[in-house]
Amino acid sequence: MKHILLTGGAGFIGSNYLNHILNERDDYFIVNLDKLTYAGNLENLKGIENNKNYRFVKGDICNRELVDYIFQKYSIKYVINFAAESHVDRSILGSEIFYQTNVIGTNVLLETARRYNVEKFLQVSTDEVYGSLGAEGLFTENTPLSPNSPYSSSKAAADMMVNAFYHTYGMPVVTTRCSNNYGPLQFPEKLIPLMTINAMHDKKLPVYGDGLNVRDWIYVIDHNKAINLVFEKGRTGEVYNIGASREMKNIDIVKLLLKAVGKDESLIEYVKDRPGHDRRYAIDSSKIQTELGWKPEFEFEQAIENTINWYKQNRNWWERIISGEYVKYYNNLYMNR
Ligand code: NAD
Ligand code: TDX
Repeated sequence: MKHILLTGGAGFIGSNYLNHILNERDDYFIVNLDKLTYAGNLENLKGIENNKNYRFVKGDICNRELVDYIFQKYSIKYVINFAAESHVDRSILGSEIFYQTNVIGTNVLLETARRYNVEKFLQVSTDEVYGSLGAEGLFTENTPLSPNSPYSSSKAAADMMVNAFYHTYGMPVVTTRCSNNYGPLQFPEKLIPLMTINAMHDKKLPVYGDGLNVRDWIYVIDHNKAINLVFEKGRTGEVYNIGASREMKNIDIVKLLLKAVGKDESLIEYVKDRPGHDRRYAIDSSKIQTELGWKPEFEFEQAIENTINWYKQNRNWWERIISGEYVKYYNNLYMNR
């Protein structure tokens, strides 16, 4: 039995991971440590809450005593660190919590993992640590880190710390860097759910700048399968890029979503650009493909349709979210644009 501490499992990617993996593996015992910030939602985990190989602990990865207690109580030997403040716009509104959770929190996990001699520490990172690309080229694992937002700089700091623990202490770490995810259970602050839900409500779709920024999209299940492969077989000390080679201009995504929801393009509203807005991300994932035999399984057209249908069929899930604190956040961010 592998005793795993998984952090941030009530968020978008972590909950998709848990829902999938606990049905697939009976040799994983997983403790999910999640602070339940605005982005964490236990509703996402209804299907597995009674699984005998699963425990939930509400708490902060920055809490040393709690993290130590979990390692001891559950004989933790593996860590998968999903927990983070994850939204770029929020990091621009206020950066402190990003450095607290993403940097200090990762340090607490690493220090505790070191004391308990973990057998593997997987850091879930992002392609945003590489900065921004021009019209040509792809991020490889050798692209120098050059983060531009408070969010991405906090993730890059964590990546460097993970690397330092490998070099200094020989800790068995591995890092994944993935491109933009989409799929069910994504918090509606992110581009795809935000635009889908606004369109359903006949609300304006706020496209930043000229709408020509490019993101490289991957279905969340493909990301999670890659994470699991790296967790099982990734070489210690290595970084693995994950991406499905599906570059899209923001405006094209927005038009596609409008069509799928049956709404008119007149809902599009170009608004003031995001400060420091990275122009283009694009991932070279040939390392994980050749070394570990991973490849994306989902076609973009089919997976985006699944995603839109999920939002159409799960209004209860997002209506509860957008009726609370989210209204304040939304008005604060978008009123001045
Ligand atoms: P999310 O915001 O949906 O979820 C984050 C989860 O972490 C939430 O459940 C939240 O409650 C929890 N959390 C936050 N602070 C915490 C703390 N201090 N202690 C314990 N739990 C805490 O994020 P996501 O989109 O699921 O992203 C998960 C990870 O994947 C992050 O590390 C992110 O940087 C990375 N990533 C995301 C994407 C993407 O497109 N969403 C792409 C690449 C990498
Ligand atoms: O209202 C919007 N209008 C708009 O034009 C929003 C929310 C976004 N955008 C643009 C900004 C980006 O170019 O859409 C693109 C995607 O934006 P986000 O969904 O905020 O994602 P991004 O900033 O690219 O970061 C995401 O991918 C990498 C995740 O939020 C990160 O957690 C991950 O690391």
